[in-house]
Amino acid sequence: MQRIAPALREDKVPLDLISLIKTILAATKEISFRVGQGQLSDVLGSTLDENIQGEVQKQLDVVANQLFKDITLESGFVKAISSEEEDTSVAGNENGKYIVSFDPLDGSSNIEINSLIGTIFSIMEAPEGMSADNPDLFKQPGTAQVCAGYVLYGPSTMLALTTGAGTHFYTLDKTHGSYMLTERNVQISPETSEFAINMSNQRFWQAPMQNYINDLVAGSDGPRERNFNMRWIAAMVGDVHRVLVRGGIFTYPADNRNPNKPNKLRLMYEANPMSFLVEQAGGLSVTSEGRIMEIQPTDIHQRVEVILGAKNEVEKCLSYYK
Ligand code: AFP
Repeated sequence: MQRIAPALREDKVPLDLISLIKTILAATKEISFRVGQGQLSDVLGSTLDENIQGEVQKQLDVVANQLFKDITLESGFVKAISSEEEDTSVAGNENGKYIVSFDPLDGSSNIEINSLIGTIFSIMEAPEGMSADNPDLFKQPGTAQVCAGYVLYGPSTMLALTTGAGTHFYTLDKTHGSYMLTERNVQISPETSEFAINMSNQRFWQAPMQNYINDLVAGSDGPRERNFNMRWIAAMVGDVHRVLVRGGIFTYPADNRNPNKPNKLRLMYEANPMSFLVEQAGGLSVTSEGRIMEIQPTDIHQRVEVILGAKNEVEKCLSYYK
């Protein structure tokens, strides 16, 4: 079994990017340890402050954010970071080549029920001529990503990573502290009979999504003439991991629950990195209007509609919008 550095060298990843990825993974090993300690590490429960998204932070979010931020900024490779837990970007080394966006603990409502959570990250090169404290560094489309990944803190700690040469899975060997390559070139089957959506929002979706999901639920009695299964983990890392492992379609569509917030998922540190991983595994990742990775960001915390997974099923879903 291969360790991560030789596997990345085989994919012709530049040495400084390999060093940055190893730095990020050092942070995730520490987060994995703390997550595994659960209530023993005395960090579960909510702090009283609210983060920029208006959601109550869990203490483990704060700890994970601090760890990820400190370790990446101290590495010297990073010009700036942006995080779900930071109001704006944070400057690092003025000469750093890379910028990193991350969600330190995605699915944080799962923390207190000891269920799936994970860290999502996206790496781009810093554009020339902008200072480290300029948040505009991050206003690049997802196609500019040079690396994306997530670490899933489940029964085992797993990394899904892409540098544009396929999507690979690694598993953390906790006895030696190393991520080992356990599956190269993961592929999402174009066909599926499984979907993931928060059904409790059904009455708030736009008509095309309502019609599409109605047809899936109608199963063998409806126009699709076969049954579909449904799963929802309430942590995008868990749902996307399932799609990468056994296929499926995952969507968080636009809805009209709150006119000021038609979408839930964040572009820079949820949708873009997951899109890169899914596309590299042969899947599609879109909004009802086009490819997610081609969206020109206007804000580091902007939210976006997400429809991703099995190619033929995503295309089927989009056909309801035409
Ligand atoms: P948190 O990280 O704030 O818990 O949100 C998780 C998430 O952004 C994403 O990971 C899930 O897919 C989605 O929210 C779950 O949303 P619901 O609350 O509608 O289940």
